[in-house]
Amino acid sequence: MKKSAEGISIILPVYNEGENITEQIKQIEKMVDAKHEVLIVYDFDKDTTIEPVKLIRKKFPNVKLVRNKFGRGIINAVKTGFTTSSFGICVVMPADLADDPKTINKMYSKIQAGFDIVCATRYSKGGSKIGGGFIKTTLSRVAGLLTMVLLGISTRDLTNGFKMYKKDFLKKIKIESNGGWEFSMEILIKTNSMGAKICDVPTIWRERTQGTSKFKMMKWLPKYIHWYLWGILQRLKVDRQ
Ligand SMILES: Nc1nc2c(ncn2[C@@H]2O[C@H](COP(=O)(O)OP(=O)(O)OP(=O)(O)O)[C@@H](O)[C@H]2O)c(=O)[nH]1
Ligand SMILES: [Mg+2]
Repeated sequence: MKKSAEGISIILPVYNEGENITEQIKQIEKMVDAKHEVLIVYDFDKDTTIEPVKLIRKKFPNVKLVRNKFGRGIINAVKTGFTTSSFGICVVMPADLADDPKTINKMYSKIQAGFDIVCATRYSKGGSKIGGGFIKTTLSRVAGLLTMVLLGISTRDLTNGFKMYKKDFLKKIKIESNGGWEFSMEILIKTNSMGAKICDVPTIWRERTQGTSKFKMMKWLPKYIHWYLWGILQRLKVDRQ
């Protein structure tokens, strides 16, 4: 089937989000204006997310259950979403009710205005991060503040996984990350150096109240640092040429 650019593939990687997924889908269906599909990407057959999705799919047939085809973990789930998506625009969003689906409308407007990647930012006027832990928030905020200066990328929230992508740009790069959400930073750094037009829209993020976080701070922090330093080095190389 020829991939259509008119519409959005909303990719939700899930790991036991049974307590959140029904409300998450209802919010998306109520708030997202453009034509869209919702891809729920799970890793294993006993995941608690699956049964509630089967039920709500009867009401919303644009919601699809997709098994992670590259193994387990967030990165493989998101890659599965990218390769399964029917539309030319993909947005990746956690399924823990932390993010505001209305932001997707603002992101899509920016894509229609000619941007290639749109970052939902918690750190600009109109945005906010409610909860989430002091150390994690400080690291993420500082990384975002220095992004323009050190990496030359026009976002204030580099580490947020909630981003919208034109798939044409995704096809130009190889995702090499092997941890967790640092993949979205890698995509930004690589596509920025290829001339992608990147911008921010504000969003409000609230710490999950149901289910458990699978964020692995100590395991993934070195991977974030790796891509940050890699981006700075690439930039220095280009400047010297
Ligand atoms: N398919 C898949 N999805 C995952 C995996 N780990 C986490 N997810 C999903 O990715 C999304 C974000 O994960 P969270 O556990 O909320 O972690 P986070 O959003 O990075 O961090 P906090 O919410 O700040 O704690 C959720 O929808 C999870 O269910 C995984 O191993 N495989
Ligand atoms: Mg979360």
